[in-house]
Amino acid sequence: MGEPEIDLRGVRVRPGFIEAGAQAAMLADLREVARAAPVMRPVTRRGPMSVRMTSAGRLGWVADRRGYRYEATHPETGAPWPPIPESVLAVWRAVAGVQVDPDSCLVNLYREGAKMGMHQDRDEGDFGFPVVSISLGDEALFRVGSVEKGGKTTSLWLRSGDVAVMGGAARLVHHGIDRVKEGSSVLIPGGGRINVTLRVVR
Ligand code: MD6
Ligand code: FE
Repeated sequence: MGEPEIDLRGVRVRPGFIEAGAQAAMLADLREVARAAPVMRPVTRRGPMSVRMTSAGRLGWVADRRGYRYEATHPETGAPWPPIPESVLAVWRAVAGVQVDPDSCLVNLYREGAKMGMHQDRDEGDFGFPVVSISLGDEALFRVGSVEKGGKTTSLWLRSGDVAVMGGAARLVHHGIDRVKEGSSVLIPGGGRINVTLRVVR
């Protein structure tokens, strides 16, 4: 089950938690998610994001000019989000340390040049539940700061199969993706990185 856990300013990173065969199986499951719920490019008040997104589960995360929120249906198709794949739920059940399953699975797709600015995950109803994040494909430089804005940060390259758990005192730390190392993995045809984040939103 991979290498020892890394404590990144309270975020627990489990390098290599998902083995290669399971990564490929999860990727196939995520393709099915994207077939049912097409990937979109969110446009926020700050402009278009470089990351493409879709969701699975009871609630999907939607960003547009009106702001950010969780919604029960895909904004373009009007259909409910597809179910969270079992391969993804299995990771949550192994690492989250809570009895409740996630009701939201956000799928972020990073193609060439995509990144994600420093932010907090704070649109959920109960910060007692962790956020679990899965990395697939190309390596990404993950930066973690503090609950307060600004100040010291520490970064780490996340690799395909790594799992990060943001919970407890670290549940509301600021974090982001500075850049993705093109061609550092062969998992995704055509390159790129997929990040899956699981949450209890309620
Ligand atoms: C990413 N991750 O890895 C972005 N959020 O592409 C996140 O924003 C994130 O890794 C909450 C918890 C863990 C994360
Ligand atoms: Fe986040």
